[in-house]
Amino acid sequence: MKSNRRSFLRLSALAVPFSQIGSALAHGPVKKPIVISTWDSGQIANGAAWPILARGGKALDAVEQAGIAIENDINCCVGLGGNPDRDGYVTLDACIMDEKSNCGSVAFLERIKHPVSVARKLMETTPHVFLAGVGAQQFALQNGFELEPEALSPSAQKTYDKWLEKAEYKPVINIELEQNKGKGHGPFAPARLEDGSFNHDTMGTLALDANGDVSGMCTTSGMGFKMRGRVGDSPIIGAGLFVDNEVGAATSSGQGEEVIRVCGTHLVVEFMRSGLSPEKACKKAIERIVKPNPERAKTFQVGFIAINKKGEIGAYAIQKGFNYTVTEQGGAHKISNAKCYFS
Ligand code: SD4
Repeated sequence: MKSNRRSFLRLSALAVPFSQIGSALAHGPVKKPIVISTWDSGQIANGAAWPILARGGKALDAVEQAGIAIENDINCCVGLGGNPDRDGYVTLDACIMDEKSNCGSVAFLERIKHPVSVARKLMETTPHVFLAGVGAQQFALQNGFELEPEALSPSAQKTYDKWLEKAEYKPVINIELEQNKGKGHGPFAPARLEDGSFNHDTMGTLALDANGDVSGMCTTSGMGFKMRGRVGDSPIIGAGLFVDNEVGAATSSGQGEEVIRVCGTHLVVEFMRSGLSPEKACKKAIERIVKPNPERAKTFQVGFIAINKKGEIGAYAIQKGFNYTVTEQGGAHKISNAKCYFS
């Protein structure tokens, strides 16, 4: 059974001034500002983005703050609190893209707390789009970011020690576990499970601001226990994130290799350009991933979320248990169990 259940959390203190929503209503059914993020921990990301959007600020600033908030959360699945690679090092990937198609990405970045901000700095101050590894770290240090200690967070260390007992690379199917519901804030699940592990490693945020501009970001510690040097979809423009201010934006979570194969978020945005709703566009992109080998697709997860210029949102995943969080005028909604291919 497909289910699409909404929970609702009032955040009335952060309501948008009427003067700003008035113009949206006057020009037809555009819902703005609005911000959406992957997973239940999207409430942390959206919570940082919303005050900027609510006072009429830029979507780009909002999504960067969303990334910073989630990278700051040592108990979360992204940033330096995340799971390490199989050699015991946390390596981070992130990207950001704005309404003018400016974009910046960093990959295989070590010991830097805010890869999303390094990506923005790269975007705004250099002619380049993508830096990796030591070069990305060097760029960060030259721009005032600090070198953080190498040690794993206590919960990541615990999870890694357990993983070392077998040391098998078996990516988990990314889901939000029903039994964790309500153990975070309100109806939301916490990013880390009680045994210290977690079921997803990536946060993507998309925002439409009061001015009608779209931006997005994606930040991750990548698949836990990956090979050293492995980079997933998250920092790749067109795979983990794509923004086109004429159409909308999309971001992804799940097994990055599968998203890279089809340039997943670019595909979602192109499907929206051809007239599909965000949900239908996400669905078609998921079908593109599944089609070559439906049997194999049973073994992994990919979920897309998308937003269009009218502020319509949607999502679709391969497996059950893909949640996302929406914050708009009036509050934050958690959307549990996005529609999925194997329902
Ligand atoms: C990756 N897409 O590195 C990321 C992992 C992820 O929830 O989304 N985990 O492939």
